[in-house]
Amino acid sequence: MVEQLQNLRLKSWLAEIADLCKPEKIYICDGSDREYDELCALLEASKTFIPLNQEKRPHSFLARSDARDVARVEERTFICSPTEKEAGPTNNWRDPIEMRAELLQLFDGCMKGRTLYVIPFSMGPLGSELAEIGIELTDSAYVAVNMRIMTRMGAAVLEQLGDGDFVKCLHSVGVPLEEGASDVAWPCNPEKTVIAHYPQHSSVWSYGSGYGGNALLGKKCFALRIASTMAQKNHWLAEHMLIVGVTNPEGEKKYFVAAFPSACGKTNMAMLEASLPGWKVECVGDDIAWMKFGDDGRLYAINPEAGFFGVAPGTSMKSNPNALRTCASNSIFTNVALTPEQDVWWEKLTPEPPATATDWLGNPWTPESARAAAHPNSRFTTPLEQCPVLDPAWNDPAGVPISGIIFGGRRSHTIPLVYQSFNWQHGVFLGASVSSETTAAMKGVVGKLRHDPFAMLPFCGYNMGDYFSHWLEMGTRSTAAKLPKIFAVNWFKKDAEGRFIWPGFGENIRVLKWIFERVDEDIEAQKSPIGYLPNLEDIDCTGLQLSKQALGDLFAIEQSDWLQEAEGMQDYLSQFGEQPPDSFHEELAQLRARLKGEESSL
Ligand code: OXD
Ligand code: MN
Repeated sequence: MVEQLQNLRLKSWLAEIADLCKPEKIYICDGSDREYDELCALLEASKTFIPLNQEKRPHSFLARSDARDVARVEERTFICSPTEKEAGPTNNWRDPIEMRAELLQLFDGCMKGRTLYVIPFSMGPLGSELAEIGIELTDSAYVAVNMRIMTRMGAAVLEQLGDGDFVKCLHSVGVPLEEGASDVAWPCNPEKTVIAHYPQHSSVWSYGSGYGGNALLGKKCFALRIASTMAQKNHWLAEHMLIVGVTNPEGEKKYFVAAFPSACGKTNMAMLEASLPGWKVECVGDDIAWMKFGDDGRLYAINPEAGFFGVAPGTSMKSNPNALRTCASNSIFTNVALTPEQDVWWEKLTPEPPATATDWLGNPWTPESARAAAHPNSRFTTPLEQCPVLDPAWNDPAGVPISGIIFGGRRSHTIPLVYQSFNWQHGVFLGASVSSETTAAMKGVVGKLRHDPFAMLPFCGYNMGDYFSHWLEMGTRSTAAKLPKIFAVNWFKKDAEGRFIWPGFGENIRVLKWIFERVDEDIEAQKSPIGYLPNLEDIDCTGLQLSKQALGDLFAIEQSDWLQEAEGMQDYLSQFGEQPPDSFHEELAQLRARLKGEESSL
């Protein structure tokens, strides 16, 4: 099999890695249905997969991870650029030579007794000018089947690659199997987990975790951390953004991208079922957008992925009916609960919980149990093509033209439901100002406010200060009329009793409608110290139970809160030394002046 490989770089890299990791076998994935089924059967035999009820959830499986391996591990994720400055203050930097020495020790013999799977994958439509090819070498069949769903994977990718270059992604669960030793359902090595990125060599070395973004290396490691460095060099953008097409009742369509930190409802917004008659939202992607200017001066986006790796808890017929329709079959569920009928369940999936279930750890569970049945970061892996609201252009190699960019965070206070930036520079400042209450998508405390610029804090492969400059520079590559307009949203504002004021989910179309109409300046807006705010009558509240008072609260701008916000931003920016662009200091000064009524330069 290996002898048949045409690409000499791949051949020699594979030989080098096989020599280091010492797998028992090497298997090159062809991406076929037959292969997928065989790997699933293997995972069933090794007890990693529990087959679900064929009638209720055809061709689907449940996996339960090791309880210590349940989320991305940011404190063990490293950027190994030549200097610390290139990684910047928001990344964990490690000296590349030192790290390499450690990795060589860790990976030495790490695949003993296991199969090394060679996974050729394309991020983006095969052959698209915007797409890039990667090869993941992994000793996990679970990773191979998930990558089959999440990427365009298999023989066609090798063919497309020819003798070209590719991003090298090496992954091991870090548990060699000595002769005669028996395996566990979810091998992992949490004490020694390391996820190391080499932006200069376009390579990733991931050891010890089998979960999500730690192991499916096409996603966060390649499509964001490595790709962001490629994008900086080559004048494009690799972003943590969903992509949607929005059509108004007159049949006019515009595409938007939106960045939110992990587990803030990106998947819900990507598949939104519009509550306003005649409005339609179609999904191109729910997590990552790669964007480049076209010859016509407009920004075009592709979704580099081919599947959804969505957070399960909270996904329901109310919050995201289309996600449930998407994962009705051919899906992999990880760390959700199992019902007595061998179907899946998670918190809020149904109005009433099942009377009994088996929790994500495999223990008996009832609604009286004082713990969640599904892990808060449990996930479904499901093919994009099964999404009933998939946009017809989802696989278009040219991408879709973007009219607006939306930034959001999870903020109980201060940030209004929606506002618009004055211009590109101000919009980039808004993106850089995103902060959000933390969620279970990453290990650590939930609900703590942290700065998460562009929702890229854990995903930017280089100095965040340079990343800000890159965004500003991108704005000089087209004309103001053709650049997407930039907006900020907050679905999560709470009232004095701690209840969400805005109903969210399908009702968010009311906000998208305002954004849609502002893009061409079809409607007026009010200049405020923080940006353009809607005239309240332009937020379509037809049929919505929302008092005038509540609507007003959603847009209330408290001067003291905003001055504090500006203070926080200044402190945050100070860590970048001379790196944050001068224009950010101007933006800060102007924001303060406008808040204090000292400036009339709006
Ligand atoms: C994700 C994340 O899995 O952002 O998409 O954590
Ligand atoms: Mn994400």
